[in-house]
Amino acid sequence: MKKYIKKILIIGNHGVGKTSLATRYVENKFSDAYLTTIGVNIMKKNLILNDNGNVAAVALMLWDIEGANKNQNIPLHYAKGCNAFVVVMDVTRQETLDNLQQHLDYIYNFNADTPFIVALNKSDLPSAITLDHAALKRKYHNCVDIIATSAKEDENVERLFTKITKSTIW
Ligand SMILES: Nc1nc2c(ncn2[C@@H]2O[C@H](COP(=O)(O)OP(=O)(O)OP(=O)(O)O)[C@@H](O)[C@H]2O)c(=O)[nH]1
Ligand SMILES: [Mg+2]
Repeated sequence: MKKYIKKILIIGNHGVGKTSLATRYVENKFSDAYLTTIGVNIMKKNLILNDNGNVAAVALMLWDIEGANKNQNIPLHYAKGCNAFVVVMDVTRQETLDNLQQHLDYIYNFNADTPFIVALNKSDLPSAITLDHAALKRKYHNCVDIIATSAKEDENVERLFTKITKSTIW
């Protein structure tokens, strides 16, 4: 079995659920309390991936970065050696989507070919945003998918991280 080490950065505005998605995926836990991340929190998970008869063992490093609202910049060196990105939006707050371009620019400035996946998080709550999925995929060849997730109700969290990790291998 082939073995890989992969680094994935989780980016997005404050409070969109970056830490909650990573914690749900790695520890299968969720808390309603909001403890903002300062700097970066690194979580690790070992996984076995299957794809059409191919099998891979992945040591995944999830870099859960502090939020960046409008005009706040995340240091580019956090992305050093990064294989993929998860960009998280909060479907209850339009401003988190208004800021999508800023997060995509961050990826572009790092490397325009690095794959990313968009999580439309808090899908357990009523959505207040509209996003043209097809237009985003047309504009960015490195957009792997756009997935509605809920860290709270454990909806699509595994699918989100599995899909973006697979895109770094096959
Ligand atoms: N209803 C609901 N609440 C969520 C979900 N995910 C996160 N939350 C809540 O949203 C708040 C912020 O979640 P965090 O995971 O801390 O957000 P973050 O993006 O890491 O925030 P920063 O570290 O400040 O950038 C917390 O109160 C969470 O409980 C979800 O899927 N559904
Ligand atoms: Mg956080």
